[in-house]
Amino acid sequence: MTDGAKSAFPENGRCGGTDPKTDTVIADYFLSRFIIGMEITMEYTIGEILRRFDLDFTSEPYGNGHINDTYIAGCDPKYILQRINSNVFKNPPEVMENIAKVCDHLRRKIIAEGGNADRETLTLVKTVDGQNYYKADDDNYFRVYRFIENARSVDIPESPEQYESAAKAFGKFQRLLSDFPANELHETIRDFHNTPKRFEALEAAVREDKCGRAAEVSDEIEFAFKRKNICPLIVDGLADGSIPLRVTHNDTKLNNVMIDNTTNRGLCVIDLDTVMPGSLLYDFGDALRGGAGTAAEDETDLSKVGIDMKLFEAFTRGFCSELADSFTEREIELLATSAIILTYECGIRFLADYLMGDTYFKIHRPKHNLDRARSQFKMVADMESKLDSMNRIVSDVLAGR
Ligand code: ADP
Ligand code: GN1
Ligand code: MG
Repeated sequence: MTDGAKSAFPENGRCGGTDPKTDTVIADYFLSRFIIGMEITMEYTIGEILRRFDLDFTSEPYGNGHINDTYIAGCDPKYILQRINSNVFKNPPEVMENIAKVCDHLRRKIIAEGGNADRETLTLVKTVDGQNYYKADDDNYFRVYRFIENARSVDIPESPEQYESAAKAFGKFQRLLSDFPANELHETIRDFHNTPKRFEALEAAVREDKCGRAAEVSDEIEFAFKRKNICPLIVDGLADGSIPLRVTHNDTKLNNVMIDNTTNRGLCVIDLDTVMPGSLLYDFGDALRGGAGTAAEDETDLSKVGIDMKLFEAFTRGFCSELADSFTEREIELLATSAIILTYECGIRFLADYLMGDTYFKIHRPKHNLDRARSQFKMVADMESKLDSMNRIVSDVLAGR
């Protein structure tokens, strides 16, 4: 389970205090963040931000995301406060416009299908001024969601059945958005899954070698450069129309779907910052990258890293159960290969970030991005050796076997 509380103030932010006022005061601390090893403390406290949303609660850091700063706040009900990472998302108001529209659409569709929209999609909390986000004086952007109770996020599947159900949730997410007008969505990160552009960024990082790290990672660079040919497979299909443009999530990491504690099933897809027009293969491939692995994304013992074929089959079954009717021939051809492409793409992103001085992904130890890149590349190599079996599983699942 995601290790929610990582507060530097472990005695703070606990619920159940008799005096809510005292709780608030104790747990109200300054926000700080690290930029290239330097701690920057902001000039306001979390409590002050929460009050902009008419909330007066305790809070503490929460979750395992690599991008935004997430805090849990309150007791009953609870809330999620997030500082949007504006180094990654250059236009937070556009991100929030996308999210509000997507959540509205999902809410309507979930209700129409007889579901519980309060649990099956995110609910934004408005500021006292009726906005979906609060912009602080220092240009930091904050948003609040209602906390989804009696559910958890997991980094690694606890069983193939649970993973199949998470896959179904991601598939359903895309199905429910299949009639969303894609042209209304902003591109929140340009060329996010454009693998050839990601390759160019790696080439530039190697050329620049601004931290003097390239020599140390020559094996990883060689591994990446040798596979340049797989980069254009999906973008070429999008360009020639054999792969349709759909509204996709684009960050289908397992911990971006909440698992219901009672049913152990995929309940709600979260982390909607990257919902944009894209390929179904992005969501399929990216989900398998980490979720179907035999080890964590940052495992340093590479002998443990590889693809678990039972998990691959479980994910394929769950995802296809929602979407198979709409697959094109080229999408089917590339389903298994997309797991290799998206894992490779993430590996080159981690490697480029390591070379550039770790400015994009949050790291928790030196060389964390390099460890992540190495494990992604080991996963790629393992999937390459099992591609025939992966393709066979795709055919069998689609044939209903
Ligand atoms: P990041 O973009 O940094 O990955 P996420 O939006 O995925 O941030 O949030 C980080 C974690 O916070 C999630 O993995 C999940 O555990 C938790 N979380 C986010 N939103 C909610 C919510 N509405 N209810 C409960 N938990 C949430
Ligand atoms: C980031 O936000 P999070 O932690 O769910 C990243 C993904 C990567 C993933 C690797 C916006 O996902 O693209 O695949 O880390 N999100 C963004 O763990 O870059
Ligand atoms: Mg996330």
